[in-house]
Amino acid sequence: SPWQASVLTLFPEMFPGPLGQSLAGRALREGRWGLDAIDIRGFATDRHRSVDDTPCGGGAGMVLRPDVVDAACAAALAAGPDRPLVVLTPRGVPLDQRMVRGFAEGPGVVLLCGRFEGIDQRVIEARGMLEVSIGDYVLSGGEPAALVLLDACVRLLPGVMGAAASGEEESFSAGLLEYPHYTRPTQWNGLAVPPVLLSGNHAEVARWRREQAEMLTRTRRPDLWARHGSATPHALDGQV
Ligand code: 6GU
Repeated sequence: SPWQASVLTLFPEMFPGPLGQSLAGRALREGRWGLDAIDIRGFATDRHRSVDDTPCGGGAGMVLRPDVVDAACAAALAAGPDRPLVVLTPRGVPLDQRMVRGFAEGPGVVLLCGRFEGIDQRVIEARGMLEVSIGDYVLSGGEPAALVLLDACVRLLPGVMGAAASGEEESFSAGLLEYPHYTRPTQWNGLAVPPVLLSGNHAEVARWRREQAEMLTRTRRPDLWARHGSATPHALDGQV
């Protein structure tokens, strides 16, 4: 039984979307993971097929009904009950590579895509859902965030990435931003490839890349640098 993603959404036609292409799409066709998009509206019970209602206490927008969401969750979990239930919402805990690794190592995920003003809090708590955000900006719905989360997980599954990149030897695995890359031609538009990269000195290349990664992390992501970078000893530290 491959890694299984179930997505609960009012817009099932948004899936697989970009995940049907490239690396993730090939892996999907090869059966290395599975994806089922479940239409939340299919679990409405009244003759108007309503999935939402006005917020208690007043205010703008609509809120997804707990009974409808709960029935959709039950249907998703029937096909793989041991998967975490994740709600995509801008008020969630920030998604990071550690969380992605955890999801990828498990049996799969059930992703609930929020729309409107939100989802009734009772079903979030009753189902023990984990609320996750992909960053500090607001999307009109959770679907693009679900695609982002799935892409990040799928590339870590066994056999999805080539042998070349193990998926985890780059940005964030070491707690640093990635160093800059160059290829031929060695001169382009009057711009040279940094000579150290053409020197053939593998130790010097490794040192240069580490210095570049550290400088980028310090200047662009002082938050990451405080958590990881400064705590990571350099290979040559502690000598002499
Ligand atoms: Cl997960 N959902 C929505 N709607 N907006 C977001 C988000 C999620 N993460 C950041 N912004």
